[in-house]
Amino acid sequence: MNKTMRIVAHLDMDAFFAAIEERDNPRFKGLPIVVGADPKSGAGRGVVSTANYKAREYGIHSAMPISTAWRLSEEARRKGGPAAVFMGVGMRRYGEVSGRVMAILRIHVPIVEEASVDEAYLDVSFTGSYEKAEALAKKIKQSISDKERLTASVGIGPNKLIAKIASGRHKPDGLTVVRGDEAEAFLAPLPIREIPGIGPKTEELFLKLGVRLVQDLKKYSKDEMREMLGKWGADLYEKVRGRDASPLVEEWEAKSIGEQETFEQDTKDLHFVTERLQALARTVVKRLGAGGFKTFRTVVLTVRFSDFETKTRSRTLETPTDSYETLEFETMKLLLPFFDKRENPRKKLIRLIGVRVEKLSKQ
Ligand code: TTP
Ligand code: MG
Repeated sequence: MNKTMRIVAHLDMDAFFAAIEERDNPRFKGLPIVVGADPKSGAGRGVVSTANYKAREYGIHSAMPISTAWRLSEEARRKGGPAAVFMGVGMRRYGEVSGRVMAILRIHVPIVEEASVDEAYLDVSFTGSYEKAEALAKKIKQSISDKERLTASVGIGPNKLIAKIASGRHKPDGLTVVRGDEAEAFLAPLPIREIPGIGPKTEELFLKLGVRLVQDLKKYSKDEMREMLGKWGADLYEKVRGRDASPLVEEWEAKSIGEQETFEQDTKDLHFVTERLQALARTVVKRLGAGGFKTFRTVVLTVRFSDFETKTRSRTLETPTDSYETLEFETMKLLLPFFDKRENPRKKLIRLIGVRVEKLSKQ
């Protein structure tokens, strides 16, 4: 037995926000549940945060407009199914549950990377074998179920990449083990979008080249990958072959801080949007300080039009700053073109704006 063999587990809670609501509201047990913005009988704005698996059977999913979720629920109801229960986001409660789940993980595993509110990577190399790692994962799942009455799905593999994809294979309440020598074959038949880091743009680029599955990517040499995608291309070359050396990052740090707002009504009122932009910028600067950061250097503005077309514009400053006035000034400069033909030739109404700062520093 190779004692230094690396084994990584990835755990992801199932339908996390919705599962907590279902647990805490027994009268909704077994019903489709949607957590997100207020649907206002179909006129609501904003999006779905998540839906439980019953609601997913109606086609409802994360990031979908809440109005669409409402329509799908109504359709299902007309066909004789139960209407979905719509609930607001109780973030504080979810944060508390997340903290308790992470604490359970730390009882069983010394090195834990909290990757998001409901997922973590676990270094389970210390178990010494895939069999023992699997037994440990069962124990952890059981413990989360006993203590929190929630289910999680776990993937086990030779690295973070494989563990992460494996955890999503048999959701909910899944446990999927992919050994080192199975990793490459495990990835080969999957759509390339399954690889974290391949977003809609990269997917589109490759689809045009007739590349749909991970195995199709193998025809490119490392140099060709690098030519197409830069440094990330070289990483992707390795990933396609099931290899990923990235370490667990125990101390996770915010890479950006952002706030956004969906307006009650789509608008082209510059005065109103400016006011909201200033409010968002103020909150961002407050959160910057609260997060222990001193400065930011990049300013990002997101604008979504009424037809959901979304544009992101950013500017990186010469010198880092902590100034609210600078943030306001720079985001205003990015915003103004959206009120004339530079960014908005068809004079579309604005539905949402977001302000974000990046390149944060604690110095
Ligand atoms: P996910 O783990 O992506 O989703 P999930 O836990 O709801 O469902 P799954 O069983 O597929 O893992 O995200 C965790 C939580 O993060 C989710 O419960 C709600 C929140 N979230 C959003 O608010 N918006 C989003 O677009 C996504 C993807 C998640
Ligand atoms: Mg989840």
